[in-house]
Amino acid sequence: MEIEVVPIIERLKAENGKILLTTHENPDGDGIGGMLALYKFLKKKGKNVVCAMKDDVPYIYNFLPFVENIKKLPLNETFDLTIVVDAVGLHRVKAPVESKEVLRIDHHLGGDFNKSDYIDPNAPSTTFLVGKLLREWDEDAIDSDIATCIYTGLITDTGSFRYNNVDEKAFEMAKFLVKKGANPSYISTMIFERNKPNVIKLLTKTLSTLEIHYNGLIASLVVRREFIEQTGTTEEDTEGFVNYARSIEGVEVAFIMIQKPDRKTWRVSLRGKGKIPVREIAKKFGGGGHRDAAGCRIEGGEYEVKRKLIETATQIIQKTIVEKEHILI
Ligand SMILES: [Mn+2]
Repeated sequence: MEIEVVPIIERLKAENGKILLTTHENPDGDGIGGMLALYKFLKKKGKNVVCAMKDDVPYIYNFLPFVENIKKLPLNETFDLTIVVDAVGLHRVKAPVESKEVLRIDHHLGGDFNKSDYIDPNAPSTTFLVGKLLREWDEDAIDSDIATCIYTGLITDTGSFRYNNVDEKAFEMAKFLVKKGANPSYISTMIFERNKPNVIKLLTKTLSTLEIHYNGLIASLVVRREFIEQTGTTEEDTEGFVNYARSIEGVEVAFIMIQKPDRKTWRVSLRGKGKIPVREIAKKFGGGGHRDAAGCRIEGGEYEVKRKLIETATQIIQKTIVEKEHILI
């Protein structure tokens, strides 16, 4: 199916009222990059545009152009048009928004559909779609700031061009963005090479909890509250830690359990490598997500919660082997 970009361009061109750009809670490089690229472009086009979201900008994205213009939701304003970037609907924004009309630019499967939405689940990132939209509208108006924001979402959602959502089109877009002034080395350094020493100390403690289960197919990590307290870090600093468990050869299900301040609730992030749908594991505990990246919350003691996760992961692995005749062991 050919995804039509023209309707959303026409809709944006026609809007002379107040436009809100927003993204999901716990925002990532794709959501923030997409919002800021649209923000600068629409400003250039003389639109009355505001960008706002529920949470603060994570430290690793504080270098993005115009990041200081992102407001905190809720805003005491009614908008004529709201564009939800990189989310399946307004409910993922997790803050009240007053708007006469809501559209989406997104690459997630499912969610609400409106006739002028611009959604393509095959796109490597939402910023890839923003890039296509802006190129179709006015390629000459794309400057180095806009290119930097689009490139940021492209590398954060593709694991720096390593995941299976990368194809020729992703590199073609990257080439275009570099030509427009995006600096790959600068952007990667700002996102990935500004770790604080205490975050590395937290990582060291977390990696010491590594366990391998079920013939090497499952890997687990634990972040106890005391690790966070001893290193003077925050829960957000554990972002990406689960990927160390995922990176182990032969592992098909990786998870990390992060202890909440109440000490009885654990926030669990699960990662797969394409063979096992980890979303099915998260769903058993009332969570959800993507096939290869999902999450849930579980209450209980550390060993009890870990045992439940391993049991459920084992069941899902066995079910997948039977259904798909995957030979993993
Ligand atoms: Mn995305």
